[in-house]
Amino acid sequence: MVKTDPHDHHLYRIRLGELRELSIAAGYSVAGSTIQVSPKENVAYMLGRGKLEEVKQQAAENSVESVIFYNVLTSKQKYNLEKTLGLEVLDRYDLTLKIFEISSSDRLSKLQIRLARLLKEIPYRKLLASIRFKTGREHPGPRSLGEYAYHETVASLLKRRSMIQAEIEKRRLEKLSQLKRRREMGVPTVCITGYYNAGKTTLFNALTNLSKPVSPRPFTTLTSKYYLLPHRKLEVFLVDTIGFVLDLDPRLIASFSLTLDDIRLSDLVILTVDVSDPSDLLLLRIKTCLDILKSLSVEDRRILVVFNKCDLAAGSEEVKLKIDRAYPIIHNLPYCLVSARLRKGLDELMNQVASLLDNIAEPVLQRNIFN
Ligand SMILES: Nc1nc2c(ncn2[C@@H]2O[C@H](COP(=O)(O)OP(=O)(O)OP(=O)(O)O)[C@@H](O)[C@H]2O)c(=O)[nH]1
Ligand SMILES: [Mg+2]
Repeated sequence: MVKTDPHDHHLYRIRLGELRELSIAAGYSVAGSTIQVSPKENVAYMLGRGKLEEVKQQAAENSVESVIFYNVLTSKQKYNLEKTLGLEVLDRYDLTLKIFEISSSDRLSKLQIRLARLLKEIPYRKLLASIRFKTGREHPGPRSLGEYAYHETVASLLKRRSMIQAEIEKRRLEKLSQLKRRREMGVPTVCITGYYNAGKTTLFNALTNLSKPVSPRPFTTLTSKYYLLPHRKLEVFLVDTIGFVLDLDPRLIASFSLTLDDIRLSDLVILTVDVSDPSDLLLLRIKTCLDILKSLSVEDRRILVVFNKCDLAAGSEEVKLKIDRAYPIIHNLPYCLVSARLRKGLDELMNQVASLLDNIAEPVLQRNIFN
C-alpha cells in the first residue's frame, strides 16, 4: 500500500486488514505486507525505486507468486511492475473481481463481471499491443502487420464491450418492466443492503424462511433476489443484494449498475451492519455504506439501520457503547438491534419497517423511475 494521506494515522491499517481478508477469500495465503508513506503515488511504478527493490527482495525470500496492491494501478504501473518483479501483479479492483468470479453462477453476474474486467483490461491490452507494435521486429510502417494487429486487438475488445453492454441494457429493460408490474401491484419494496458479510442473506432467510447461500466468505451474494413477504397487514417485496466494500471503484459501480438499481429503486433500505466488528471498523463501514447509498440517491428518510449479530456482543452495554460512538455518523437515522442467526428482534424490525413505509410521503412507487 502506498499511503499518501499524512492525516491518516489509523484508517490505512483497517484498509490493509481488509485487503488481507479479501486476498485470503480469493485463495491466497499472505506472506507479508508493506506500506510506503509518500506524498504521492509514483506515476511509473506506484512504489518508489527503493521500496520496489525491497518488495522484490522480500518476494524472492518468501517465494512469493503474486503482489497485491491496495492502490488501484494504471495500465502503465501494472505493466512496469510485472516486468520488474516478474510476478503476477494485482490491485484491489482485480482482487474483488476474482472473488466475484468464485461466487458467480448466473448469467447476469457473469456479464457484469466481464464488463468490469473489460473496463480495466482495455487500456492495459491497448498498452501491451502498442508496446508490441513499437518494439516489433518487422519495423512497422503505416500499413504494416504490426499496426494492423494493434488495431485488430483494440477493435475486438471494444466490440466485446459493446456486445456485453447491449445485453446488459436488454436485461435492464426487462428488469424495469418487472419493476413496473410490481409497482402496479402497489406493494412496496424493501431492500437489504450493507457491507459484505454483515448478515444480509441470513436476515433475508430468517424473514422469508428461504435458504439462500450464506457463508463467511465475502460476496457470497452477487445477484439480487426478490421475495413477496406477507407480514401481518403489511405486504412487501423483500430484496437481498450484493455487499459493499471500502473505496468501491466507480468502474465497478458502473458495471454493476443493474444490481445497484435494486437498491436505488427501493422504497426502503435496511442498512445491515455487523455490530461485532471492532468500533473503528464498524464506523468506517457504516460511513462507507452511507456514502454509497448517497451516491445511489437514497435519501436518509428511506434508511433503517439494523445492527445485526447482537448475539456476538459481550452484552447490551457493549452494543450501546458502539451505537453511541456511531451516533455522529448515523445522526438521527432510525435503528434496531437483531440477531438474524438466532431470529431475535425480527418482529420489532418489521414493525419499524411498517411505520417507516407509512411515513414515507412519496414512495418510490409513485415516482417516475422509468426515465
Ligand atoms: N453470530 C452470528 N452470525 C451471523 C449472524 N448473521 C449472519 N451471521 C454469519 O455471518 C456470515 C455472513 O453471513 P451472510 O448472511 O452470508 O452475509 P451477507 O451480508 O449476505 O454476505 P455477502 O453475501 O457476502 O455480502 C455467515 O457466516 C453467517 O452465518 C448473526 O446474527 N449472528
Ligand atoms: Mg449474501
